Amino acid sequence: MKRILMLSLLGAFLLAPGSALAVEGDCNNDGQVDQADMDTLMASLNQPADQPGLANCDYNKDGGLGLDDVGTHLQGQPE
Ligand SMILES: [Ca+2]
Ligand SMILES: [Ca+2]
Repeated sequence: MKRILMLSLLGAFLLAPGSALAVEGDCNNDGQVDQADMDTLMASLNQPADQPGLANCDYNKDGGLGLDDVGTHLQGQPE
């Protein structure tokens, strides 16, 4: 029963229109990926990625923000 509830919640989350879905690379959680996210990422280096926005930039999912995350972020950025 509990499992079904969890799956329902997950489904609702994934299908939510407009959406609270995390945008990868959106470090400041404003829905766009731009230079401000890079600034936020640099300002948050070596800190835990325990906030909604910062978690979007924890590319390697190790729970913190590091240079490896910056590298991945740069690769995803247009010139
Ligand atoms: Ca952003
Ligand atoms: Ca990381």
